Amino acid sequence: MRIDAIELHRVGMPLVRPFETSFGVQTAREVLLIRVRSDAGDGWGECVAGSEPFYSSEYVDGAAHVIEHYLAPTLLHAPDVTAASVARQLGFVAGHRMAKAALEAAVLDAELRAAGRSFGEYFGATVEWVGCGVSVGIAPSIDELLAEVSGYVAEGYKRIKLKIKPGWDLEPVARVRELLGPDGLLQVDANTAYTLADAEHLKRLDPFDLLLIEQPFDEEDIASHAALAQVIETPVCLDESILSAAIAVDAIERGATSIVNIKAGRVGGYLEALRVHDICRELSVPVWCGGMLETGIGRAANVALAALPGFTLPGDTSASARYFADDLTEPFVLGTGEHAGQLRVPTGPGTGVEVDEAFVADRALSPHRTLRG
Ligand code: SMG
Ligand code: MG
Repeated sequence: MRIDAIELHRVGMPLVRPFETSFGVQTAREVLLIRVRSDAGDGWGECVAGSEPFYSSEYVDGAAHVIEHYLAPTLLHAPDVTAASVARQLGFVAGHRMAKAALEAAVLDAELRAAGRSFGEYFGATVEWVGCGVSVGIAPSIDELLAEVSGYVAEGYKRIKLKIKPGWDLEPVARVRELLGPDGLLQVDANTAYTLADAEHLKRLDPFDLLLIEQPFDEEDIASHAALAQVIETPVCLDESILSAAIAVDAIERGATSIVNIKAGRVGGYLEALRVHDICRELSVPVWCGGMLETGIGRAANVALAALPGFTLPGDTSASARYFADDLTEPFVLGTGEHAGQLRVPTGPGTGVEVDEAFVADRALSPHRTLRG
């Protein structure tokens, strides 16, 4: 396709409750949306960068800047763009994977809408519904944590993930394990809050039979994760460290991760996410779909990705209502009966969801920018 224009929209999405991680408290998401307008039609992509560079070095203002000054001009001047060509065309820019991923997703949405194909079909989805977990932030007290977890269990979520940090780990995990009983699926995520000096402390999580511990150490520190995996029973799972399929293979081979969290934004796009999935499957390493508090646009694509056969653990693919009172597409709602705790994989063309443009305009944090060739 030829891309005629690329629009940058910034939307403020208040959260239904504050979300606290080891790196801070978030009360709203500042979402950067990309719309590509092409001769084949339009497509939307969601950038998962946060307002501030705390989860990763990427952040919304940085992503918008690199898109406006480097990435978008390249695509606007290219004679032909396909989702499969985007990563190569943008490869001259180092890093900025979340920005690149948003553009690639928008191009893919346009391409698949034009072809009448869904993300799920294109990815190779093998199921119509995916099992969902929920990520639970650090709470003001244990009682509030237990009340929040009980609510999610009642809603049907199949797995609980607790955010942990030094001072908020053994006690909340013990109490939530007690609440869930021995069969409840439970895991923890430290978002890099520990160092290898904490290995003996983290070993004290072993009796709680966790599915995994996610990213205890620095993004760059593969070696310490491998060392930890030698001394604890709980499987180690990398999130922030996994920036590509090649890094995933390296981390697996070094024994630093025995389960992989896949986030398309973090690896530079859904096509690289597919490669991470494929190689992990070849290596018999289970994967699950991470989340970045996406609106319906990103959530739709994540749910389609999570429908691939290697995604054998419930993902952070929660219902829209977990984060937002109103979504900017039709909301994702957990199923009932045999589909309790599951989300249905959209089957319509592209992401399969419709963006409520009036809503996007209404919640705009600034006038949208339109870039042309
Ligand atoms: O979308 O449910 C979601 C968020 C899941 O915990 C979640 N994401 O490290 O995995 C992670 C975090 C990153 C975002 S924290 C602002
Ligand atoms: Mg994580």
